[in-house]
Amino acid sequence: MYRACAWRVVQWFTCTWVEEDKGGECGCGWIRGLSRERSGRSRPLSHSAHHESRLQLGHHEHLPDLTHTYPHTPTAYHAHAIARTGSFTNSTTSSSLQTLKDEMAEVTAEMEALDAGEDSKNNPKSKQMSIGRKKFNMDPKKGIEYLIDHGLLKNTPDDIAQFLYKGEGLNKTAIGDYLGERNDFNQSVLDAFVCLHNFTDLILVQALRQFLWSFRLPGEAQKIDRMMERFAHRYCELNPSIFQHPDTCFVLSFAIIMLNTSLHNPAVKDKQTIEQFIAMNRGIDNGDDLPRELLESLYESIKTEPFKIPEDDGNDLMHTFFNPDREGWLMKQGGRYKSWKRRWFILNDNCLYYFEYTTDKEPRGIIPLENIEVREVQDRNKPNCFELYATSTDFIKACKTDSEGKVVEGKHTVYRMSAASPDEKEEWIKCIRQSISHNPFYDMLAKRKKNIQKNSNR
Ligand code: 4IP
Repeated sequence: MYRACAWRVVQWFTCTWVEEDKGGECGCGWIRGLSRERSGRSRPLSHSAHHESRLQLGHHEHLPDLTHTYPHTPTAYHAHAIARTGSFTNSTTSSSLQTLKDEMAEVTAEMEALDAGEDSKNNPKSKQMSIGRKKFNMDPKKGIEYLIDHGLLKNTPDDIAQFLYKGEGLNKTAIGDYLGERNDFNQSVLDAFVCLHNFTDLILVQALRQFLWSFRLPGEAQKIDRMMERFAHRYCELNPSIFQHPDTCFVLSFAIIMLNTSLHNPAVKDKQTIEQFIAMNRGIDNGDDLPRELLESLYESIKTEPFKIPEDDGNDLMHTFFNPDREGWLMKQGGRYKSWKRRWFILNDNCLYYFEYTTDKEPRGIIPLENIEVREVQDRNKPNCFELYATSTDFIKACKTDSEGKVVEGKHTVYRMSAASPDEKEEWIKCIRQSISHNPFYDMLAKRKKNIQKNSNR
């Protein structure tokens, strides 16, 4: 009965928040906007639709909307970002998009697997592990299958749970998806995963912090229920003297989550007081009250430090930038205005991304390294310069965010960069050269466009 009540209160609370926050942006940046469009929805998606029937942990603490997931490949990403800067309209149905998405994920992973075949002479296992992780982030089930097939994981709940618990290079949303699957095997993995957490002598808030940081809770109520139930059992098993029943722990966990929302979500005007928190939890321990000191310490802990839970990395730049080919500071010259800006560059999977700060999650610009060249140049104002230039088009295909945060096409005929030293310049040129790919289609297209222009000028 308490559990049913807990759900109702959480849902009511969620609705209140959704109604109150009419800002509509919910921290979803432009890249997430792109993925929404992939999912066949028009942008901006209203907050209430976005969070429909989902729990809300706090203003920036979304539970994931799984419709945001899409192939986490830079190729798919930049193609989409660039499409968006043009006259991209989305009339495709979400089901066909889903099919496309699956196919692209397959093809990308296969291509990576082929590439790996060439490199595998050097370090086959670590390359396969990296492919397995990427596959897992795109499709958890396939990723696990791949790792098992290549002898990198044993097909046992314990081994898989260890892999997820370690989480190296894994997307926390993908971990949550895998653990939330209903079938018996995944449930055994969930059991093993929860058992890897040691909550001994932790107060409930600390245990919750640890647990909710290890994966991203899926959006579906039943899955949350299952996972939190496992959590409550594990906590009570390791701390047998605190609650009379695991249900108490379950209910109190949700009260804590709601308290977190109340205290730290700016949209909630009436902040829960400690007395309200205590009153709300009256009689939850098999009809008895929990010790006041316990509730006070939980309240204080949340008040001083909000929950940190994995963000919805639906934009998945984390995957893109995990393990880059090269990264570092460079000075970059503007396109139309020739000012120099210091930018953090990341080279990965045939794309060059630049950021204002190393900690930025979203790049200022993206340059697909396709059908362009790189050369060393001398510049009167800057040392160690090199530039990217196009051979068949006037402008280099690229996109960036403008001063208003909109995604627009880049306006560069060349991208000129200055490195800190001659060695760094050489390294960048070498790495970029290795990453450039050539697609004859673009050259053919450019030739045709030029012909059309020539003919129309006659
Ligand atoms: C800007 O100069 C910056 O150099 C921009 O770089 C650059 O955009 C602009 O190029 C250039 O006009 P000011 O800040 O002095 O106005 P960044 O975006 O890294 O800040 P790029 O395309 O290089 O990102 P144009 O082409 O928008 O003029």
